[in-house]
Amino acid sequence: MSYKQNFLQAALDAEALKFGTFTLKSGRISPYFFNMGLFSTAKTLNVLAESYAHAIIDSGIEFDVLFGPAYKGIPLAAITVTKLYEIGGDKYASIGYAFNRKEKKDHGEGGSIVGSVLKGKKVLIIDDVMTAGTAINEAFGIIKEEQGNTVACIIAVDRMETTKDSNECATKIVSKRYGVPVISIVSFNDIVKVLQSKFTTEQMASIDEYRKKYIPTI
Ligand code: OMP
Repeated sequence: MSYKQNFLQAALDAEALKFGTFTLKSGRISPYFFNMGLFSTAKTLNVLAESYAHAIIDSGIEFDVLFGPAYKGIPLAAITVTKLYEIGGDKYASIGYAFNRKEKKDHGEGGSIVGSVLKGKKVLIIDDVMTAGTAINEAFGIIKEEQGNTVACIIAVDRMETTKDSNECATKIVSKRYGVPVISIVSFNDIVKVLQSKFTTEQMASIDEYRKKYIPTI
């Protein structure tokens, strides 16, 4: 089984990927929702880490630090960096990981970044889902402030949706805005391709309707 199929099977088993009627942050009514928080057991987190690691290795992106924006990105960066070393070997032995604090600390080690220093480093951002691409902007801002150099962004699910101001999908817009690739474990197209045989006629109809409304054809 490919890492994409493995990931989708684990997401279904954990009920992290659900089909029904869901209201998104954008207000759109979606026939599916991906809730990363439900990858919450040792076994499912292991599949998650493997899936991120394979997607990163496949992309061939060269980087020094994996950065997970607080809060959801923190465990993602930690589990993925260890898995990269386990799967990819010595090439990944010195890869660092880092995350930001939500509140600045003025005592102890101080600063708002925990883990590897970002200054002058090639940074890969790791996050969960991209819909309109707004949540990720903060991470790019933090890395810039720390004088790091963001080289790419990896997410688990690319919903491939247009934003309210553009007919292009959000991941493309983010990629153009920052001049870096946005890669994913799976996209909306992968979800449909791998799982369509399991959909009911009604589910397939609402997914097709959603696609027509919000997923660009190119
Ligand atoms: P954007 O900031 O619009 O890219 O939305 C990304 C965020 O939306 C995620 O970090 C989640 O908080 C939330 N979300 C999901 O977690 N899963 C989904 O399937 C869809 C959304 C969403 O609300 O669009």
